[in-house]
Amino acid sequence: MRITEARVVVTCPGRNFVTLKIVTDEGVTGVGDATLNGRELAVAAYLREHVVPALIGRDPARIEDTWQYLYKGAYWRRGPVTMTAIAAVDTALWDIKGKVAGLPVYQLLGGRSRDGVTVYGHANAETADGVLTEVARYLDLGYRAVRVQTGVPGLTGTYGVSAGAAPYEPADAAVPSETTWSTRRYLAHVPSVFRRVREEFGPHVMLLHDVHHRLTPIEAARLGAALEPYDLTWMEDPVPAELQEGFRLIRQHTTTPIAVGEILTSVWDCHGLITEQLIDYIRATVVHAGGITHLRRIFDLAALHHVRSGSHGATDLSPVCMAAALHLDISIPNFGLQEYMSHTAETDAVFPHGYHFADGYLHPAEQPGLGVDIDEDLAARYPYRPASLPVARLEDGTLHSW
Ligand code: CS2
Ligand code: MG
Repeated sequence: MRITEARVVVTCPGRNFVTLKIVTDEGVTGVGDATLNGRELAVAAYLREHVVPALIGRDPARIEDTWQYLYKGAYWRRGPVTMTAIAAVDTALWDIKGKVAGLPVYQLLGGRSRDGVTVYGHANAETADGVLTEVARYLDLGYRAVRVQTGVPGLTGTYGVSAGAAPYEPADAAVPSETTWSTRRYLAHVPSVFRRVREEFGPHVMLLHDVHHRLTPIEAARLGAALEPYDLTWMEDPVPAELQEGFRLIRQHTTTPIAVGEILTSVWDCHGLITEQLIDYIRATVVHAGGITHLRRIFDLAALHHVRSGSHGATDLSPVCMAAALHLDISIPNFGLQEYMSHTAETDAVFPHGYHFADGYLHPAEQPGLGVDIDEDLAARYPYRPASLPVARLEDGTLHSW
């Protein structure tokens, strides 16, 4: 079997997605997500200009060799654009391998290690009262784990909290919008929100919180300690993750578990965090960390060091990424949690998929391959719309660290 064509499809059914579709001479096709929020066209060009020409004529069965060829052959290693492009190829090749074998991809990864993939939903609201209503709504839907985010009194607009009833979408303007941030106001507010959520819903629901990289290590240590009475499942991205050593300080001061990794793109970005056991959950994803092949390598390293997976799954990761993530999640021994936010109806129609939610779990599709595809005719009806993630400034106008 040979690769005869690879198409890069850019579409915006409510938000932008980039998808690679690999076609073979025997008619078997595979899809891979290549979406890098706010930098979509950089990956599309990387694929079209530099990767697709090198794929034509290759044997699609050689997944590991193709991964090494694209990673080592580029000379310029790692980074989100490169690793997202490699991920798209890798994911599509696993899809093809599953179809050729007549098996869902998780069977090729060793089969099921669990019955379902526990997911967490997002309870977002401007106020604490509003967030209690949202947590109740997720529990009614069957969720066992809920991420809790609120606005911060005194600040207008908080990252990760939707405005009104609008769907969650942080990439809100062609040129980055600007928000204001105050660590003092934030730290004074968050523990009181979790106190109310625990009082209302009791000890059993798993609660999570995303700090979105906004604190220094000593501030994060203080927040972690302040949240200990409310027994969080994790505190996510407490500090920017470039400096892995920064996590040592947080660890010395709090037993609140730590999750990191949605912007990390390779094992080299997190090996210190994992091998020193500075984190509890690694949140790297199929789409941004080199595909199924490389993410499995990260998860295997994590398994040796008592670190569990907790993959990113916000709306900017397409159903193709979610499908691939579920095959890994269901098969690895050290799965922790999977983030899940449902996509718009338009997105679900562009990416027909076989995974489904039931009783707090996602279940991968049982059909051969990943169990997801792209409807290219429908995709063509939604042209690309530039959209960027916002930046945050302190109250005096300083651009904030994250
Ligand atoms: C967030 C995301 O889901 C999360 O954990 O951090 O909203 C993230 O900021 C976006 O996916 C960025 O593209
Ligand atoms: Mg996050």
